[in-house]
Amino acid sequence: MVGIIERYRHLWQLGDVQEVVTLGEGRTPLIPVRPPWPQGRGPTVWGKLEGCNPTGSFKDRGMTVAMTMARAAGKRVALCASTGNTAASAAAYAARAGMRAVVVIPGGKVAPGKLLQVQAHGALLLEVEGAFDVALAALRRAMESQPDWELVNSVNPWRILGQESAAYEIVEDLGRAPDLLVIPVGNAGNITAYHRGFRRLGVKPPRFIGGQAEGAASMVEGRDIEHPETVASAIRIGKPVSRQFAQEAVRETHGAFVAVSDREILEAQAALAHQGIFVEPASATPYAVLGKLWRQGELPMDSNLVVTLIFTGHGLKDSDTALRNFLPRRAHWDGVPSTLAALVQGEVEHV
Ligand code: AN7
Repeated sequence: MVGIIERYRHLWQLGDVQEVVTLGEGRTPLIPVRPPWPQGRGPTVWGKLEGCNPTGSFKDRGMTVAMTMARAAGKRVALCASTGNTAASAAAYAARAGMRAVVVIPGGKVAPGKLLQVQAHGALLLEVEGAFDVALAALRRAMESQPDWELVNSVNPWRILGQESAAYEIVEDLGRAPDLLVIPVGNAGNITAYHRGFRRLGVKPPRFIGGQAEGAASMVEGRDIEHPETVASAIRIGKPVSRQFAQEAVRETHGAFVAVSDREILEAQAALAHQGIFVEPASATPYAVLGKLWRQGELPMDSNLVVTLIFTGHGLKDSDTALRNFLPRRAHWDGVPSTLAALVQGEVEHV
């Protein structure tokens, strides 16, 4: 089966829509993660690699449904405001659907890989002054009375519905819901989707821990942030549209919102990269949050507990930040075998 619509539409009400717009999203790996505490104790930690989706982020799960329904309704243009990943996904799925895409981004603040994707798929890129929230508000005003246009931000209910599928997959893989689920929160659509996903299956949902960057900690602080700032540009969002649903998810499951510093986020990105998992800074937030909870003694060190971290986007998306976070390790080799042997021996001893 190709894509989440084919696999899960029996749970949804999509009507008799026949032509599905898909790039084969979903079925992302859930792999063991070396925890940020000394190994051999505490909960088991799993990471869901959402960067393995077709455009490298979880956005594709919602975009396949939003674009399928938009095309079926005769819409011709898909529009979104975005910190980058929604834009990349909208561009790809619109291209697939034979529709036009127009993406509005905060000028100068979107990672290069995401801009490249928008360009590759032929979408129109519009830059506005100000953060994501300004872009979305302006776009929503401009959308009024445009019958051929479809807004594919997470205010589009099909987006959230599609993103529920990640929760279904976790339950399939684990045989139950995890005890704790740690997820980055920007506009708060994805945490809402996971919560609905577990509820739709009728399983006991995990405790939801929403991770945010200190400079954009709207949920942690319980207020809008006028000028959000963080190295994790994907979650540089100050006025989460789904604030109320995210609050419900956390309140109902006795979870929490936790903020981490940019430094902690970059350290988490490095710790993950050094175990082979390359995620963008926003997606390293759950690992940073887990480390912080453990250091503060707020995480039960119970080996029966299962924690799932949601790694929302691929590390290749934000090469600029990664190139600053990871120093190159290079040496000159003169082509002589004995020199190479010495270099390799050095590597074996390198810790
Ligand atoms: C990698 O692309 O908002 O809390 O416009 O790209 O559902 O907003 C991206 C968000 C987490 C936060 N991780 O999810 C956009 C956009 C990554 C992201 C989030 C985003 P939400």
